[in-house]
Amino acid sequence: MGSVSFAERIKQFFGFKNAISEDVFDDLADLLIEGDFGAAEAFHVVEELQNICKKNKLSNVEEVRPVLAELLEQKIIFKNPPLLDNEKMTVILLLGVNGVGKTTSAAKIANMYKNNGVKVILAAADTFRAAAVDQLVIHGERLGIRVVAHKQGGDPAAVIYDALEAAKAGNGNAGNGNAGNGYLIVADTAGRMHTKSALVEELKKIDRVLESRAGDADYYKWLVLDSTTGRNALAQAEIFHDAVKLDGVILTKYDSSARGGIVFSLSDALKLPVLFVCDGEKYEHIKPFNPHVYTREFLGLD
Ligand SMILES: Nc1nc2c(ncn2[C@@H]2O[C@H](COP(=O)(O)OP(=O)(O)OP(=O)(O)O)[C@@H](O)[C@H]2O)c(=O)[nH]1
Ligand SMILES: [Mg+2]
Repeated sequence: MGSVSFAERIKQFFGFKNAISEDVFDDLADLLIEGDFGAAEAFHVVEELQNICKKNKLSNVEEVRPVLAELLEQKIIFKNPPLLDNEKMTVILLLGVNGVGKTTSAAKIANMYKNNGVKVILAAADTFRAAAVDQLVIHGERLGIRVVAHKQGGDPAAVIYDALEAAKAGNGNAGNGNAGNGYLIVADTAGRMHTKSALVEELKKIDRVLESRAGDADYYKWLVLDSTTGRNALAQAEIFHDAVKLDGVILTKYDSSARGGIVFSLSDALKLPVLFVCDGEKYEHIKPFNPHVYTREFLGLD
């Protein structure tokens, strides 16, 4: 791709105002693939686009862009993140391979819901590394959110169970003084273990325990994906979805990469919605996913 960013390439492509030709569509398919679309998906989208253009007798490239934006937006599976109140227990389990931003996202999510008046507890269920617990405890101290943690090497499912018990005892942060017996537990998990299969087995075990012991708590499994990893993110999603049946995705490090084609693949191949996009390291660098805005950004439209 060279030194020119994907956003620039897209802008250049549509900026030429060339007449539409076969070549233009071929180039567009190549460009979508550069933007992390799968090859088959890219060709399929371009074929659909070509048909629409023919039907509507569009004649220049610039006219094609909003049509493509609409076509892509329709392909995105959208789901609002849950609106939580303090009436119910909710567990959000964050999963993902090492370094994608699970711990940071756990803090961001906990903070976001806390700011909406929800009572929150963080569960340090990455018991594989000692530093992982410390990292979450520091976030908890900064945010004024209780962190439930065990010793390194402990059972991650037991940490989450303890967090639920603490929540039932009304032992978390005050959540702006809201009443109600509910709590949100945001659980961080390990991204690294001795082997990848050990990691997946561990997650399946946590999942089994939560499914059977979380009682009537709402339980969500969100996969954290680093948007700079390109197509590899889809491979990760396939593995985790297969292991524990995910509910959604958090896309991180979007500030470092605007090649967002992976969102369309998650919708197309796995029917998985992206719930949040993170675009920086600060707590406020998280926003609910908006398919309309996202698609227009992807195509360099404003
Ligand atoms: N630029 C940017 N950096 C991020 C974002 N989210 C996380 N990071 C950074 O990515 C690095 C890894 O984040 P962590 O939250 O520790 O990732 P993790 O998945 O918990 O990592 P492990 O626990 O080692 O598996 C840190 O330096 C974070 O500050 C983001 O949206 N944008
Ligand atoms: Mg971590």
